[in-house]
Amino acid sequence: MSEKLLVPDIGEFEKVEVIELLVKVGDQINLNDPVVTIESDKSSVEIPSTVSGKIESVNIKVGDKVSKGDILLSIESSKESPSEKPIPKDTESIIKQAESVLKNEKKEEASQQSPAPEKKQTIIQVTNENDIDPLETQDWLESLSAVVEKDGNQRAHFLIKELINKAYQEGANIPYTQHTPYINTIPPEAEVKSNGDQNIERRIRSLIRWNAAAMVVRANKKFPELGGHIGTFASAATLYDVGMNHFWRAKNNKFGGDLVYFQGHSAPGIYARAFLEGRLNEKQLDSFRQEVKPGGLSSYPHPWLMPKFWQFPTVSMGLGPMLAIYQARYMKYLINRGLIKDEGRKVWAFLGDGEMDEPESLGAIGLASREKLDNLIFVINCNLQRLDGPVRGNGKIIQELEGSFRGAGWNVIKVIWGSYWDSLIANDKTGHLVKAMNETVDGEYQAMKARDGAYVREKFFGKYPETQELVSSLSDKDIWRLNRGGHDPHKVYAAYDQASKNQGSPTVIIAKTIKGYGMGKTGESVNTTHQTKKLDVDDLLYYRDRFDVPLTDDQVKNVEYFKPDEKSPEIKYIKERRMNLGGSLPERTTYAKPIKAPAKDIFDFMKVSTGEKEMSTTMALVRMFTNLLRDKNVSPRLVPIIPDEARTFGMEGFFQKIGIYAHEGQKYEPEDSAQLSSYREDKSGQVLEEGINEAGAMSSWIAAATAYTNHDIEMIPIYIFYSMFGFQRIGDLAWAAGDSQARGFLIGATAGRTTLAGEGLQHQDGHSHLIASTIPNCVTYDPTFHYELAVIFREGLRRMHEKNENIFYYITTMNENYSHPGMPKDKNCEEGILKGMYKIKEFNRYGKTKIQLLGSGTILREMMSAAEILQNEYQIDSEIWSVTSFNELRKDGMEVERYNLLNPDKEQKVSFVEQCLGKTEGPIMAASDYMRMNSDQIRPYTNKSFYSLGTDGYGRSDTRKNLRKFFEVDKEHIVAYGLSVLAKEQLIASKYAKEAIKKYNIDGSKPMPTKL
Ligand SMILES: Cc1ncc(C[n+]2csc(CCOP(=O)(O)OP(=O)(O)O)c2C)c(N)n1
Ligand SMILES: [Mg+2]
Repeated sequence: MSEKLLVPDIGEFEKVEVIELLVKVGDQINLNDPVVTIESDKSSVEIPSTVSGKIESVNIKVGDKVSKGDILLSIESSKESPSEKPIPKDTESIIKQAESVLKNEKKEEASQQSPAPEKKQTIIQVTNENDIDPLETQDWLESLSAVVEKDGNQRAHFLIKELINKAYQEGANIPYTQHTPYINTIPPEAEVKSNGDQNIERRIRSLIRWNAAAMVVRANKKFPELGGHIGTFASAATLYDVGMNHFWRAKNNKFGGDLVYFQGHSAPGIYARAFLEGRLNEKQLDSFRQEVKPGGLSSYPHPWLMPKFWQFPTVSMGLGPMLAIYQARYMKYLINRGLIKDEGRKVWAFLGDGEMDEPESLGAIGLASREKLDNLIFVINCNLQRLDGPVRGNGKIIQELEGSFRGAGWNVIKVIWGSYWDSLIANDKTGHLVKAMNETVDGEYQAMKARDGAYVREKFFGKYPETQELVSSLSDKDIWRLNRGGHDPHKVYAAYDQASKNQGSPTVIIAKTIKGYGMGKTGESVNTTHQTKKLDVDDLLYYRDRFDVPLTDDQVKNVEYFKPDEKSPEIKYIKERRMNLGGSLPERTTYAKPIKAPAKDIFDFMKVSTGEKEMSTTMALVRMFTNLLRDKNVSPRLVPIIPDEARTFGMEGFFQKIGIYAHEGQKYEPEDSAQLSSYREDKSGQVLEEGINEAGAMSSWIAAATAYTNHDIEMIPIYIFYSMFGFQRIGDLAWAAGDSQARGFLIGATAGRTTLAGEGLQHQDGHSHLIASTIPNCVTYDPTFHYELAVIFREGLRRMHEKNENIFYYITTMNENYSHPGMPKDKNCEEGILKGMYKIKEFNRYGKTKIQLLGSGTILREMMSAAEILQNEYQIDSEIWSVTSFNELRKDGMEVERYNLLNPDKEQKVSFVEQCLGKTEGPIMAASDYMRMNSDQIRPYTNKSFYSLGTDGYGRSDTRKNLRKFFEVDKEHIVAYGLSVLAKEQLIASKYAKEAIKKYNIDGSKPMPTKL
């Protein structure tokens, strides 16, 4: 049967050009195979076949303009084709609906038939269940009415509150409220017990505590300027130890490993454990914060400096929580796309209570619950202090965080009180203890731990006669021993156990601890704890005694490390525990296989001229992606990341083609379902459509760009954004990406200060290249023509993903349409594009006066037009250089200069800039669509006179022409300034420049654009 393939609904576009025919007569094709690529002035999309079969005839050719309903080709469809024909979406959804109604009816039927007798337990836990005992309900309601009538609303309110509290204490976490009482979420009787040897674990923990403090004290004895932290780890030691001994599984050849984000300034504790495990030696501990000599231990978690140890840079507070959330989501993405196995791996993130003040910390928690990230566990160490003082002196940080996370849909586990409190809480028949707990603010809780038992008795238990009575038989010492949940391994274990088993939502464990736990009078629970890095002898002796560290007084005075013998039970235990959990943590390894870069010819179509056809480099990029998606090695590994700008960049064609990742698939029929580029969400979708969320998009990009180490799979993330909302917006995340050794592409689209004409000050970017250049392993380019983009991009794929260089690319693309020339035949062109500059054109008609014109991005074209004017009207010759990267040229220049200074007696090297320009004639004038500082970067690396033009100042909206005139980078200004430069160099008379300034109506009295 012969079928005609028509142009489908392509939205508002008509007469769209066919740019590629992907099939020919006689080809056998399958359903959904792309057959032609069409391109509007905004985007290009492939049209898929709606049938399988053999192509009979092709009715169109490249260059034709087509509209909806036009015949593209006819296909001799396979016999089964009618049944293979996709069911129209509307019909399909009707069928689905009908099926789900049927299913529900069946379910109801089943539940009516067999009212399970022992269901009571489950019913209590489900809030919106049907009423199973209306008579009982009636009794309760009548009692309530009677109370309201007799004792009034207040009393009724009180009773309901008490009922809720009671229910919570009994372990029934209902009904939903923002806050629960200030007690542990898991009641003692529901705690799962650890099978570990508590005595030995305590001894190990004491040694880790000691060695962690010792390394900071020793470093600061040697060099007081080095700094470090003791108080943070002291408060978090139990939280880490329980995880290390019982929960966190390492990566090995059988398992992908849990991922743990360690709180940055608890690093000493993590090193101290690695010391006991035999992974670090004393010499290394003694080189804490002395990283210049190889082998030193980095101040904080920095994969760049310790690439075999640390996995995640976390010390810039607020980045850890966000990165962990997107890491967990990206793990699900890889699973749902079938790229890694679902092994029940978890992402754990350790955060400070002060750190939660960073907007980034809480900014993405909604995504975590929306996406049901039950592979994510936050542990917030609430030691009630940050650097300067209390986190919430007048309130309660634990309650506040509980409200935020509960509201966002997380599973919240509060670990407030240690086991010594259990019997007190159980005996609190009047409820006054919980009342006092609820009423006491964090400032008081902190102060109590800086004092002693007598103080606690007076200030806390003294609040009510009932609470006073409760502790009447306890000594002050007993009261002092009443511990906080985060220091009680039993409570912590129970919380971790529940968190690990939780399904359907992320978990946050909010643990209460004491900052500087065990540090004595100078360092425990006092406002200055955070910065305490020296302990005097008395404090050290106290610390030793508090944790029973087997050191003599002299050894303590010398601040010696303590490591038991290899055969001791402690060392055997610690190693055995880790062995059972698969190996050591943290550890950074990679077993990812490289991705073979696509054949060189994959981008050949971008090396020929586009002729009359005008397009932007953004569009050229999209064309290039479409081609990349046909490369079988590269295609599945591409991760396009777009924060709600796909349509701006002409990328909406990807929605249908590769789908938008959505963990629940698509539960609705999209409004535009009949169109070719309709909005398609899919569980195995490839595009990460991040919404209006650049920080989130960058976090996703980092997760994908480091998948080679965290998931042992090389991925190619391409994050495309408005260039102004890139580095400027998420600068610190980009720095963390560099530290993480990310590999991937960042695309700053609508780049430059004059290509995005109408959008104005906050949108027009004149400095993203400069910010990008501050990151040592970020390679940046500002190409003008499509072949430059193709060469750069392919080399990026090769260097990063085939050769595994730890670099990442920042490439700017523009939205200005123009025609693109073919790639120059010069054999050095490709090398020049990659190194940063090459000669693109030369005007040599007069042989008298010459100028070197360097342009990048969109301003290169102004340079080319100016060169023509200079030649035709002023008889000035020129050479035009396309500068693809001032940043790369500067890097080369710096290196060459350094080499020459270090080797004064050797043959001097020549910078690439000088190799290009050294033998040329005339002064140099450079310009870009960025600040002058961009092109000024290469000024030191040539001996010639050098002048820069650029777009310094705030952007504003106007036409491109007016903007370029305003910033003085249009062809007229380039001509006038060029003549002035030549006059200044005494190569021509100044009258020519003066005349040109007049001719082009250039107002010499206009202030510098930076002042406007
Ligand atoms: C973005 C950022 N701002 C400031 C700091 C400096 N800083 C390091 S630790 C710290 C206090 C941390 O308090 P908290 O989060 O409560 O952690 P704790 O040490 O109490 O566990 C501050 C302000 C930082 N590291 N990062
Ligand atoms: Mg804190």
